[in-house]
Amino acid sequence: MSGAYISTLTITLNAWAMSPAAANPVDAPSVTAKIQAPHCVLRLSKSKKTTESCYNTFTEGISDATGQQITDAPANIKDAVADAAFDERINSIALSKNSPHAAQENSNTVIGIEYQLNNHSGESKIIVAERACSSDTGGPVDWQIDLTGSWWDNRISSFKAYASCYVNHYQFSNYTGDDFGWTGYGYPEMGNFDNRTTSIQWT
Ligand SMILES: [Ca+2]
Repeated sequence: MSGAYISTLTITLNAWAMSPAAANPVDAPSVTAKIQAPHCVLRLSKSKKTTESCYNTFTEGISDATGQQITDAPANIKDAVADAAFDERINSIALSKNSPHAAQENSNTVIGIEYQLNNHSGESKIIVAERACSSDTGGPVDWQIDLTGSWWDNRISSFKAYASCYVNHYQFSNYTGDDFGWTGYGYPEMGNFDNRTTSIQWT
């Protein structure tokens, strides 16, 4: 099983390398699907199937995640992250229908972005949910993903939180093991939690 996964991944990466100009999103069936292109938009839903679409550029990923309301995000993620206005634009869209407590559904609610490398760089995973967070770390969890067996398992090195969300990163599947701690902000590096995240919750 493990060998088959690695083999498939190698073939996919080779195929992708041969056609870097491909711009169409590739839909993956679930959280555990392999990475097809470096910047993926994961859409979480309480009632519908989780979907993931991956793009060759961060610009395309942010465009999809925000319902084409931000189409000019810099392809160089560091430029986007260094620009405080970029975060404000994402939050403005995410909270536009439901500030601050998510009364209505909003399909363009970016709740967080996870990055492969330090300083918000490398590949990215943009998490989109149907509504913003309750900001209540003592209450029920609003959204969660388990990365067990996926390419992202033990690869996250930096992250950001949006949409009034507090986020926590866990060492093991099912939100167990050590955790990074709840935070409503982002971290450019994760110290001894670097490459140790297997599941994530937002609240
Ligand atoms: Ca990493």
